[in-house]
Parts: sequence; C-alpha cells; structure tokens
Amino acid sequence: MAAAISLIGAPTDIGAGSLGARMGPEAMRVAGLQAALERHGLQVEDLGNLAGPPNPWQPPVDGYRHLDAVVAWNQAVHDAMLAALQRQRLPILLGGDHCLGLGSISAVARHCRATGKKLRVLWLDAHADFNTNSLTPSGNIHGMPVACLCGLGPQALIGMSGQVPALNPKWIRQIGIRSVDPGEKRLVHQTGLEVFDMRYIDEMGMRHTMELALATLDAQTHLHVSFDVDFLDPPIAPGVGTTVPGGPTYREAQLCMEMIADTGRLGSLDVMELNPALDVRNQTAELAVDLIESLFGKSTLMRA
Ligand code: HAR
Ligand code: MN
Ligand code: MN
Ligand code: MN
Repeated sequence: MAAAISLIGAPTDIGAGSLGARMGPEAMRVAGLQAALERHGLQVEDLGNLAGPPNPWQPPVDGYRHLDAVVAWNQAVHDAMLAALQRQRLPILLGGDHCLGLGSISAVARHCRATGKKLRVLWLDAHADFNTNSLTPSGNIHGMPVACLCGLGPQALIGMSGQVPALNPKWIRQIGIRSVDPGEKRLVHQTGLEVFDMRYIDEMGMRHTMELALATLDAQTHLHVSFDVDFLDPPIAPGVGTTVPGGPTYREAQLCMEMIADTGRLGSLDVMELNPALDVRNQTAELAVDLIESLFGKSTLMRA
C-alpha cells in the first residue's frame, strides 16, 4: 500500500436531503487529513476542489431531485478519479453527498476493466442507497447510487463507466446497514446484494463480518471503499444529514478499517456525507481522519 494518494474535493450536496455536505472537503482539510497521512510516510497531493452547478433546492421531477446537476457533478468526479487512477495514484474522494459514489465507482470500474483487475466494493453505510425513482420516498439521488451502479436507474447515470451495469452485484459488500425503505428492501433481496446489516454485526461481531466481506480477495483485486460517515454511531459522528441510531462504535469502526488495511488491496476511497453545518467542533471530520489513518495502516503498536 505504498501507493501515492490524491485528494479530490467534491463540494456539493446536490443529491442530499439537507444542505451542508458541500463543506465536507474543507472540514476534512481543516481536520488535517493530508498531514495525518504524511505522518505515516505516505505521499499525498491535494488536487483541490472540483467545480459543478449550484444546488437549486427543487422538488423531485419524475422521482429525481436535480438529475441534470447530479449528472454534471458525477461526470466531473468520474473524470478526476479516472485521471488519478491512470497516473497510478490512489484517489480519495472527499464528498460531498453520496450520489457521487456513482461517478467515483464508475471510474474505478472502467479502470479495472482496462487493467484486467477484479473489483470489490465495500459500501460502509447506515443506508443501502438502493432506491429507484419509483421507490424513493424523497427523490434524493444520494439514496440511489448502488442501484444505478447495478444498472437500475436513468441512462445518464447507469452508463457512466462505459458499460451497463458498471458493477456485478456480486462484487459489492454492504456493511452497517440499518435503514432501508420498504420497496428498496425488496429490490435489495431480488438483486441478491450481500448485506452485513447491524443485526449481523451484533450477532457475529465486526471481526467475523469483515473476514467474510474481505474473503476471496487476491493479488489482482482492486478494493474500493465507499465510506458514508453516517455508517458510524451518531453520538460519535453527529456531523451527517441522515443519522440513524445504533451504528458501529469507535472500536468496531477502527477494527473494520484495520482489517481492510491488512489486506493491502485498497485502491480507492470515498469519504462521503460529512456535513460540517451539523457537526460539533469538527469532531466528525476529526474522527473520519482518525479512521482513514487506520485504513492506511496506522496501528497501535508501531511495526518495525
Ligand atoms: N433511503 C432514504 C432515501 O432514499 C435516505 C437515503 C439517505 N442516504 C444517505 N446516504 N444519506 O446513504 O431518501
Ligand atoms: Mn492502476
Ligand atoms: Mn450513503
Ligand atoms: Mn447513509
């Protein structure tokens, strides 16, 4: 995991149900992300922020809020992530709301096809993000990116990787899930998504969960982690728009990140949904930085 890192900011809340995730990239920088990674000997460049349309805060049209603007932001994210991957960098997308996971993972899927790599996507989230325009209760596209990546969604979004679907559902593991809408739940089952929900983590523990989620990786696997900060238990991570009680504790989240680091296969990362307008003294951004350090191999005892 000596890969050099590129930070890419995507300052928008275009797909969200509350405003503020547009400030997420700056909060991560203020919390010292780049310096923290550099302290672990990693080489880090900050590519600054992408540009895109403003958030017009409109009601849904045909079950989507802001579809055109969501497409524009995702195209910018796709292009920046792909360019970084093509330079052999390990890109970290700083969101921004989780609709941008679509552009990010579409770029990763395209890169893996071009380089003959296998792809595994870990979706760390309280939500399955598997709605469609007919199932969504809100029209917010941050509730839809996983469905779009599996080919269920509007043409402008599902085709972004150059192939539909961008992902085989078998490549995805969802972890921490505890809020799924009724129609969304049926579609998750129909599609056969592998979901390690909070019930599973309660019963089996984070260690066993991660052993299964990371099973069958090999030297040819590109591991992408899409980290929605609302994955975490709300008392330790209040700075998100859609908190759901009963998420992983600090220790469980650390173990999750450490076990991913141990694979040595991490190839790209999204850090999404951080909303500084709802945070308390930037604590959620600071926690995210702490967890990202673990994801890149910080461990309690120094390795020689
Ligand atoms: N399921 C709800 C909806 O689709 C809430 C989705 C919230 N999503 C995020 N990202 N915050 O996971 O509207
Ligand atoms: Mn590569
Ligand atoms: Mn999400
Ligand atoms: Mn979520």
